[in-house]
Amino acid sequence: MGRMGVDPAVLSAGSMPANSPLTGETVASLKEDSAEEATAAVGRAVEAFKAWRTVPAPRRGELVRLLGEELRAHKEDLGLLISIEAGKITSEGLGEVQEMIDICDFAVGLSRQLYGLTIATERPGHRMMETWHPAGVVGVITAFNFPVAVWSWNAALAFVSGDSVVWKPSEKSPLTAIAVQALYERARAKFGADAPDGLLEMVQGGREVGEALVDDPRVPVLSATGSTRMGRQVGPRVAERFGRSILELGGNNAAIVSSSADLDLTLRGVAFAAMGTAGQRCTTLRRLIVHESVYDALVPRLISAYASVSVGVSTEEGTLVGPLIDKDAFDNMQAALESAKAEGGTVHGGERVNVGGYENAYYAQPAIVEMPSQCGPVLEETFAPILYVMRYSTLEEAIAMQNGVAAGLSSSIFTNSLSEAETFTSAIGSDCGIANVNIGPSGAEIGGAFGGEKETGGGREAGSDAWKAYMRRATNTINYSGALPLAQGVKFDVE
Ligand code: UN1
Repeated sequence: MGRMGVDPAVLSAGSMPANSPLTGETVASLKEDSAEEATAAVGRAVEAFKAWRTVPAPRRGELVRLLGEELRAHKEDLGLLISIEAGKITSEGLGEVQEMIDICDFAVGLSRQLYGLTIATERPGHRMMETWHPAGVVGVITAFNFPVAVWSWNAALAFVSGDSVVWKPSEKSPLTAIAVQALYERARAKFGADAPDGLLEMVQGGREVGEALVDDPRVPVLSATGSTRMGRQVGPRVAERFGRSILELGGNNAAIVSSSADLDLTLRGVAFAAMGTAGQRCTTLRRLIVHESVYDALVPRLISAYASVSVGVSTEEGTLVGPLIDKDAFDNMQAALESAKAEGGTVHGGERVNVGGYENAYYAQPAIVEMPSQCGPVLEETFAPILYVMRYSTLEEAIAMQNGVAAGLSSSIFTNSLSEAETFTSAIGSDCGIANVNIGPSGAEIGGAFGGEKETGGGREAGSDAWKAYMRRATNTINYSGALPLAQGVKFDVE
């Protein structure tokens, strides 16, 4: 953290614990902010916005370019800190920083492409066009599992759009946020005085701090990542004050394995998507819907891959699965496995693994559960490495199963049939915001619009035209004719 520019005093400045799931130990005691402090941070961000919106967008892009440079220079340091704080294996920690770098590059280009349309007007001697303006303060509430990448998908777009940002990281991942803020400050120092104080505010703490952002009418855009339960609370509260919410919620994601699938490719795709990040991605593969004709050729191989996967300290070479974030996560996993058994499921794996004798760390062998049907815990998202496996006989049935749960974010089909692949990605196929062919549901690139969850309408962060959510649209009509033509055919003469 020192190398990234963090003052070491910050690490013992208060009583909010920062823990590492690698050992289960508390590694720092941080200052916690109150709801009042969060409100004050919004006030500073409002002032910053007033200045930042006047800086030309390509110049704003330069700040994001410099941030990308800092991230490149400290990729190893930040990746390691992600491993320590979120428990990701080394390659996944580095992968998360790479996503940040990628979105910075994307946003720099975007800073020269915030286009509006010119629209044919019905009035003679007029011109009509739309202009995109910055929206204001963007509140960003992030989760522990992508502690810094999700912030960057929001912040990089917000900054080039001309917005200021108030960030509330998860209480489970405060350290990576502190490091990123320090890197941002370095970029800002290189950029110069036209990036005002208050352009990036960070508030650390629990629910009250998040609620202060959710309820503040000076925050027109609120982006929150977390469970669908959290989204159901945040969405209506932001809507009540006519704010706009960008919700990145959970996913009870499925993959269909058809009779024509390449099973070697499927095995590798499924293993990464289901066990990667110890099942703690919103895109994690949680349900595998396998055609009855290939079930016996695939599932036993998967079960042995599950049994042999190396669970251990994330930063050690050869580890593929690191720890769960905490005891609650482990308890939830065990409860789901118990209820699967009660529904007639056969559980393989899932037990606690003793790693290094760390009593307060929770490592678990990933679990694969053969289920007689899609019922009980299969319908819920459990944030842990559990893969439920079920059989199907017709594609129609498989698609109905894939679509038959509430939390749908990402989905995929493994098939070599063009017809099946196209059906799955068509209007009558997957109902999720992400629908993939011959690649698992996780590991989405930043170039596409990410997230959402099907109940909220699909992707709205990162790439594609997601930037529009961080700006407001104005339609301008300019009369250059010197006359006032009839509007809607209505004559309204005054002398
Ligand atoms: C999340 O788990 O919150 O597609 C996001 C992926 C990553 C993002 C996951 N790019 O797995």
